[in-house]
Amino acid sequence: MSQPSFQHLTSYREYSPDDMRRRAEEFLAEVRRRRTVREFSDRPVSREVIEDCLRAAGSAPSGANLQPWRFVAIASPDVKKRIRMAAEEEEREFYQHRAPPEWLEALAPLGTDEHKPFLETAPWLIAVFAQSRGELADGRPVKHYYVAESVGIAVGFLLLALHHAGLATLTHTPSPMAFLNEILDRPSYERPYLLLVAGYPAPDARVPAIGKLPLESIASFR
Ligand code: IYR
Repeated sequence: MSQPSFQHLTSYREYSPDDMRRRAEEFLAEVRRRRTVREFSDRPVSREVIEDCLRAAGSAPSGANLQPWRFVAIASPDVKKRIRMAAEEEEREFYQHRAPPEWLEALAPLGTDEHKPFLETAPWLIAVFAQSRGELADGRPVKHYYVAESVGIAVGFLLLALHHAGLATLTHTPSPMAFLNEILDRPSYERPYLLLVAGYPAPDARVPAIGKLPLESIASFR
């Protein structure tokens, strides 16, 4: 068993109470500007930006620091087309047969349907996989812990990194997503977690007129 090894915490920054208050407010305003977008421009976005956003995602905490995620960033028109075809096939099934009426009712305010042109229009798709296991440096298999929680946190980091860089995003979950393993050559112990779409919004992009619950409805203090 390996021994713990510690180093000094040098990255922490303390702010005065006033600065802390201001920073919390500013961050709230910045995060609130993020909207899920489904109408994307085909304007290109540099790979370096995506790489840094993925590094930000990779800095997320995870169970036993085992980092049970795998990101596949896709700019290839060919691969995007294959993903769109496969996703639209599943979505057609979903909207026409699989979705129970109450699910369709819940989705109605979003105006979504089986057509997913953004999977080809947007410059980047990022397929996120959750790994049930990984490999130690010597090749031995290692079980992962709190996989869904860890990957969810990393995706949160990724969404905010992309937003902070000035990109619009969509968290897309065609269901089932097993086609992603096949198209992207990922092993079966990697479960497709979600498909993130990133790019500039279309110049005339519109978003649903929906809002978020107020603090009183999502939190309580004791
Ligand atoms: N995957 C489908 C349906 C869908 C489901 C939920 I929950 C959403 O928040 C949005 C859409 C689609 O992408 O259209």
